[in-house]
Amino acid sequence: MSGNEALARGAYDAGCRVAAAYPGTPSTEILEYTSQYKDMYTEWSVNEKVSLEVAIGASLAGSRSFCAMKHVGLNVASDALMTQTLIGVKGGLVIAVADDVGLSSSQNEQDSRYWGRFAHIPVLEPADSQEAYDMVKYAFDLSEQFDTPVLLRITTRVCHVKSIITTSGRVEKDSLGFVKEQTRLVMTPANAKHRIPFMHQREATMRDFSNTECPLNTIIPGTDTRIGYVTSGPAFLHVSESFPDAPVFKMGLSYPLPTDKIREFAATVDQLVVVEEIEPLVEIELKAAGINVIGKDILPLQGELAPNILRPAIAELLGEPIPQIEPDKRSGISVEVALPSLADGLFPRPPTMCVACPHLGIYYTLSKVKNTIISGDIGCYTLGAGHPWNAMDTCVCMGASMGVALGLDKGRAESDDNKSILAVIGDSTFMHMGMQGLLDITYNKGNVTILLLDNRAVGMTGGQENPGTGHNIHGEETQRIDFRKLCEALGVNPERIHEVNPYEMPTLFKAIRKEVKIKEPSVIITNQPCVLVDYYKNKPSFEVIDDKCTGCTNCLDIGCPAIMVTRRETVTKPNGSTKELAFVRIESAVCTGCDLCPKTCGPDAIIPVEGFTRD
Ligand SMILES: Cc1ncc(C[n+]2csc(CCOP(=O)(O)OP(=O)(O)O)c2C)c(N)n1
Repeated sequence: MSGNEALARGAYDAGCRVAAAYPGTPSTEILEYTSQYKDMYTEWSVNEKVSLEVAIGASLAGSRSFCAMKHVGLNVASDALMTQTLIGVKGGLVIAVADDVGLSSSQNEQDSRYWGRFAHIPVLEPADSQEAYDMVKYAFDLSEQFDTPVLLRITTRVCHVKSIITTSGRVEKDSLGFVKEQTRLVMTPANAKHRIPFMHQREATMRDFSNTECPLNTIIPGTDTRIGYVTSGPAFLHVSESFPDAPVFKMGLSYPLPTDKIREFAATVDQLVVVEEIEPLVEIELKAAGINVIGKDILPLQGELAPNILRPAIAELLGEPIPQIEPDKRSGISVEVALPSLADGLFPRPPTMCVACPHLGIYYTLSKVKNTIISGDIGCYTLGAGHPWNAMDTCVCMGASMGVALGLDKGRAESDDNKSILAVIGDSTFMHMGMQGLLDITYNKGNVTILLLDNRAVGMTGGQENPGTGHNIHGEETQRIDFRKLCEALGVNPERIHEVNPYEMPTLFKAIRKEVKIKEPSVIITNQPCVLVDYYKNKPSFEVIDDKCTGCTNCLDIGCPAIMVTRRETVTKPNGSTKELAFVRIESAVCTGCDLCPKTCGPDAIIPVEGFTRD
C-alpha cells in the first residue's frame, strides 16, 4: 500500500465513522481510499476548513472522525483548529496533514509541525506505510486518552511510496452520542478562558508521556557513536540508509518533544545531529534546553534530506573525504542523486495542459488580449503563466485571484488607468475560497472582469467531484450548483454574467473585450468539461497536410501537447530580417479533435484524419 492507502485503511480499522477532506497533492488519495469503505461516511468538502469542521462535529457527536489535507490546507483550516484545541474531543479526532517536502506540486513548502506547537496538540510522524497504518490507529487512542485532536504529519515520500504492510480488521466503535455541555462546547470568551489552563495541562501531561511511556519514541542502538542522530518521519529512513552503524533516536511522537529522553541519548554519543525536514523546530527546542546539537548549520532548510545530502554533510563534519556517488549499474542513474530531485538521466516531464483541455482556448485568447493585468489562481489553469501563453501576472494561493484583482484595481497608478483587471479562477477554487472574494469585489464596486473556468472537475488533483459536478465522492447524483445564479446572488449584475464555450475563441475574445471596458464587475463563465471526465466525447483526430504547412507557428500558440515540431528553418526576408519557421505534425493517436488548432491555421493545413476510427 501507499502511505495514503495505509492511512485510509488504518482510519477504517480504528473504527473511524466520518472522514472528510478537500483534495490536494500529496494527500488526495487518502479520502479516495476511505470512500471505498461503505460503513464509514466520506465526503469531499468544499475546502479544508469545512472538512475539519465536519470532523469536529462528528467527534462531538461521539464518533471517531478523520480529516486529511495538504499542508496549505491546514492554513485554511487553522481557524477551526485553534479553537477546537480548547474544546478537545468526544470521539477521537485525527487530522492528517501532508507536507509537500520538495514542492512536487505546491505553491510553497511548509512545515506543519509548527501547527502542533501553535495549537498545543500532539504530532505523530510515520516514516513509511506500515507506520502510517499503525500510527493513525494509535492516534485515535491518543486523541481519546488525552482529550485532544491529534496531528499526523506525513510528507510526499510517505504518501506516495508503496510497501507491503500488515493490517488487522476493523474494530467497531459506536458513536457515544452527543452530550450537551455548553461551558465546553460553546467557545464564548467566558467559557474559552477556562479551557486554556486545561489545554496547557494536557500538553504538560503529554510531554511526560512522550518522555516516558510512549512506545513511538525509541533508540536504535549503533556501534559508531561518533554521531548520534535525532530524527523523525522519512528522514529516519534516510539516516538509517546513510549511516547504518550509527545510534538513532527515532521520534514517532515528535511533539511534545521527548527532551529528557533525548538528553539521556546525547550522553551516549560524541555529537548529536538533528535531521529534520524542513524547519529546525526540534533543533531549536533542544538548544533551548541546553543540549548541544548540530542541525541546520550543516543541513539545508529546504527539500528532502536524502542520502546524497546527508552523507557529504556528515563527511565534512567528521573531516572525512566527501563520498563519491556510484551510478546504478542497470540504469546508469545515481540512485542517491535521484532521490531528492529528478536525476539528470531522466527525461524531463514539465507540467503541461492536457491535449484538447478547454483551458487551451482560453489562454490562447488571453495571450491576445492587450493592456490587461491578469490576476491568476491555483489549478491546472495556473499553467497559463507559462509558455506559450504567458497570460498570468500574479498567483498567490487558492481563491486569491479575487482579492488580488480588487487590490490591483484599487491600488493602480495613474499610468495604469488604461489597463483592465482580469481575474481567472477555476470552479473548484471559486467554491473553495473565491466566492467570498467576488462578494468583496461587488460590495466594494471593483472594476474587475472574472473568468470563471467551469470545467466540472477539480482537474489539478485528478478530476474529483465538487458541488459544480452534480455528483458526490461516490459518484451519486446530488444537487449541482448554478454558477450564474451564484454570481448573481453574490451581487453581480445579471446583465454582466455571460456563459461562453471556450473552444469558440472569437466569441470569448469579444466577450472579454466588451466586459473589460464596462466599469462594473462582470463574470464570464466558460462551460466545457475537463477532458479527463468520463463523459468527455472524443471527435475524429486531426492531421497536418505537410505540403500546406507554411511553418507559421500559429497553431503552436495553442500550446496543445499533441502538436509537435518536425523541422525548423530560418528564412531571410527581403528586408534582411530573419524569421523562424516551425513545421508541425499532429499526434493523431492522442488528438481528440477539439478543433482548436484548425482555427489558428491560415493555410488550412490542419484537416480531420479521413476514415479515422478509435479502438
Ligand atoms: C489550500 C489548498 N488546498 C488544496 C490545494 C490543491 N489544489 C490546487 S488547485 C486545486 C483545485 C483546482 O480545481 P479547479 O479550480 O476546478 O481548476 P482546474 O484544475 O480544474 O482547472 C486544488 C485542490 C491547494 N493548492 N491549496
